[in-house]
Amino acid sequence: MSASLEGQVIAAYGRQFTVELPDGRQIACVTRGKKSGAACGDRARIAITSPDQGVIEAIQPRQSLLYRSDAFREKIIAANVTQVIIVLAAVPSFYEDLVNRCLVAAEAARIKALIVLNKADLVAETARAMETLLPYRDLGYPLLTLCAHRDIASLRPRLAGETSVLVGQSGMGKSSIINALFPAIHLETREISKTLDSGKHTTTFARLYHLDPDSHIIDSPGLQEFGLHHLKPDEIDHAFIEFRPYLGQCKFNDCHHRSEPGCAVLAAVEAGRIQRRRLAAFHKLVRA
Ligand SMILES: Nc1nc2c(ncn2[C@@H]2O[C@H](COP(=O)(O)OP(=O)(O)OP(=O)(O)O)[C@@H](O)[C@H]2O)c(=O)[nH]1
Ligand SMILES: [Mg+2]
Ligand SMILES: [Zn+2]
Repeated sequence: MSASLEGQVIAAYGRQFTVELPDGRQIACVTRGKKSGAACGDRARIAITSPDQGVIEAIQPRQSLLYRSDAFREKIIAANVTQVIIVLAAVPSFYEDLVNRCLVAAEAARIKALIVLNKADLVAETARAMETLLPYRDLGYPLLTLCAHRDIASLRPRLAGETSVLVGQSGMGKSSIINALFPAIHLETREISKTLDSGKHTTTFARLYHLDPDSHIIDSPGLQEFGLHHLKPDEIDHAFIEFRPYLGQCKFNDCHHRSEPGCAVLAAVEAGRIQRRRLAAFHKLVRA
């Protein structure tokens, strides 16, 4: 008989996990059976099989679950987070489409979102990127510029009391933010590729770090795409927060907000209350 203990999954490498016990011990765990199931941030019940190894027996009910999906499978990013931090930078350039997808995934999972524009030391490029992002601040999403290399003080108050997950394309500086927050940790970060205008997928697994007993932050691998196959069209339109006041007010119940007569969303676009770019992003998402 092995002892059954409860801990927190602080790292997820495919089907291998590190579970941290309340006394600080870190146990290398696998899951039972075929299901890989667990995610960084999960609370898990484990059976110890040797002093530093164990098996995950059960995952406790989750407060939240952030995930993406393609046509074939779901890819869990993190569990029990209270905040998604979308990390962007002007260099390499970011896809606005991915910003919208991250926001939709966060809204659908009922997790608050924060947009961080890192590499503010690249002044001219950052100013241009900021123009793209200001409309998101107008929607109500907090938007912060940051320079992980110099000073991350402005981020700290946003992390207090939260379990945050850093998400974004490769090369934006997610791991650099962790390094700045934890001077003792030296995570690998890597030069971006100027020719390809992209990062090099340096971080390969999600890992949780403790800022204090109530505040935690998860670094995650860079995303190339953020599939939302798990969401139905009516979940997607509710995830566009500025659409909400108009949903249910279209003439047709199954309105796609394209060209239907009596569409309340299109009327709001005409009246300047919904940005055309966001309507286009919505149409792109429901079609994909
Ligand atoms: N100029 C500038 N470069 C930065 C800043 N923060 C990070 N970088 C650089 O951006 C590159 C990528 O940083 P990473 O922290 O590895 O990026 P990441 O988002 O973790 O990338 P993946 O792990 O591949 O997803 C590195 O060369 C960093 O030194 C910053 O504030 N200013
Ligand atoms: Mg990284
Ligand atoms: Zn409509």
